[in-house]
Amino acid sequence: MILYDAKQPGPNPAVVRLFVHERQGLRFDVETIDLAGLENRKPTYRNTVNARGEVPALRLDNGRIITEITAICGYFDEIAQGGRRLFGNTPEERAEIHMWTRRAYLEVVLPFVTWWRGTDAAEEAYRGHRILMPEAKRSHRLLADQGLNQFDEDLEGKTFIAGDNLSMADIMLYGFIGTNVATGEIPWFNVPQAPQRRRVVRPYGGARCQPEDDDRFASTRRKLGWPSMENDPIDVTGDRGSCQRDGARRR
Ligand SMILES: N[C@@H](CCC(=O)N[C@@H](CS)C(=O)NCC(=O)O)C(=O)O
Repeated sequence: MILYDAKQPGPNPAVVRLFVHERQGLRFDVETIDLAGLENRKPTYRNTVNARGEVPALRLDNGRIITEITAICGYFDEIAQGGRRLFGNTPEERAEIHMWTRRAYLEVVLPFVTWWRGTDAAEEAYRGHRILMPEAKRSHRLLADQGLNQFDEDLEGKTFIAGDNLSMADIMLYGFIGTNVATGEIPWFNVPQAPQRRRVVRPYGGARCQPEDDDRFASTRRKLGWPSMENDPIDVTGDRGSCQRDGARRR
């Protein structure tokens, strides 16, 4: 099994990395794709991995390709040996986790991504390989803000977004936000001074965290330095033993 991951800290690959670390019990090879060099837009990648030119993608041992982060994480959840399920154990838990994951995606991630795709940085990164909407920046920033405010309310009295444990819903939200906070891509998210959204910004506190704040991703942060994800962050050989990538090739 090969995960096509990104050399640069993109939020979609970051979500899958975060999932792998939290889920544990997964073993696969990694091929690092150079987004800045547009390797993902070259015919080799588009013809043999993902016609949409996106990462991440997962090649199964039988050659089948799985793309889309929720599909990849869902597959990993099914096949992991050991660890704890992050999509829930019962039909009810699964429904709730899917519900919150979808909300996180629609209400925060999608508007944020649309906002980012209106920036000069996006224009420079994509170099004509995506249709960008600079005119939609303002409305999508407002939509993302609205979504974050809603999530902040939703988190009142809760540690995790769905149920009593960390789940795919937390990973969806914080994988995206964390990467973009780390790379400085959301100047308006205003992490250290965001008293208006204390619950939703909790996991980014790190050294800045107030003593009462929890750290939902402590183990991953220890391993990855997350949310600072620049340096070769996908080493899933965990100190908890079951999450291994022994013999993995990095190409
Ligand atoms: N819908 C895809 C989105 C994947 C995506 O947009 N990945 C970004 C990296 S964060 C990418 O490949 N960007 C390069 C490009 O589109 O040229 C998923 O859920 O995995």
